[in-house]
Amino acid sequence: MIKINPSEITPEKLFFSRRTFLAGLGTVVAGAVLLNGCGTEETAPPPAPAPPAAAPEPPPLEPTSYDAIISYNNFYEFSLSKEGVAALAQDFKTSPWSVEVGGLVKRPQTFAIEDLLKQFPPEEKIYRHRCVEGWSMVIPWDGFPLSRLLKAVEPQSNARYVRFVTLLDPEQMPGQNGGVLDWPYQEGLRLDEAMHDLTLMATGIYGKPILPQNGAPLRLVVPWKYGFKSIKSIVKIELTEEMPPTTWALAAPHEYGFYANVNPGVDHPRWSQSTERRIGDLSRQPTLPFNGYAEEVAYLYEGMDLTRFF
Ligand SMILES: Nc1nc2c(c(=O)[nH]1)N[C@H]1C(S)=C(S)[C@@H](COP(=O)(O)O)O[C@H]1N2
Ligand SMILES: [Mo]
Repeated sequence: MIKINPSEITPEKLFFSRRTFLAGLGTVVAGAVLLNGCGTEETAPPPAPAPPAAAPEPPPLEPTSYDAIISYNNFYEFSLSKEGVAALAQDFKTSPWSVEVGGLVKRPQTFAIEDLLKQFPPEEKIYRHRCVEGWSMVIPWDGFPLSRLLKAVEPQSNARYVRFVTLLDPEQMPGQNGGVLDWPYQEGLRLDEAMHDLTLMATGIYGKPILPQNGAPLRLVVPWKYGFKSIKSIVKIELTEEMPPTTWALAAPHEYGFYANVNPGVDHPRWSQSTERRIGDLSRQPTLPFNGYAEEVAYLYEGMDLTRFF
């Protein structure tokens, strides 16, 4: 993964021109290598047979525009319309905000959001985001690994799962006055998934504080799972022994499972999951197993029937 220091990415224009430059540089370097090979034609051995087709490489991570990331959102507490969330969420109060971390831990604590940010300074992580609906983005998050927070509260030996809960506040969140889901929105991970290096608590996007429509002030990001696992505006984190109920599995158990790992080979009952539309692109592209993170996370599911544990 390309590592870019958050301080290098403002303003956004510069970010893009720098990336375009780097991408161009890659081509030049590759071209130079190729040229070197051709330059030794006289002594070169006859051309080798074409190598067997390799597994498809994940496409490069070209971040989605900031504008698209903050104006095309799923956040049912505000609206079912992706284009309608941002306006309805613009006055959402994210300060004061505290997050209660408890359950099966030795040191339960309630953190003010400012203290969390001080204790766990955010770093940039550029991740693919794949919604179960078949669209995707690439998002330059700022955040800290959830594992750091969990280690601070010291999980007890019988803790096996982590449960996350969104704020319940129907006055601020109009969608919570009814709708298709049970409120508050809740999600869960197995403890080893929660402790994985890729699992992020996000506090920013493109080096700016995360906006309400994206889950301010603190949201989960699990890049190898469908987007609905990445719960927004978290107020409570609880370690449990039993698998916690999750909002979408409660609403439609045959369509949304607990694991929800991105899997192009297992279709949603009502549509294919084999391709996705990257927001900003015209054509669709293949969806990758574990959303392109198989090398990092497949070991977590060894021996499990991944078609069953959607
Ligand atoms: N609390 C809460 N979290 C949520 C949702 C939601 O409706 N409520 N939607 C989920 C879905 S389906 C997706 S795809 C992502 C969208 O995140 P984004 O709007 O930042 O792209 O948030 C997830 N987290
Ligand atoms: Mo989603």
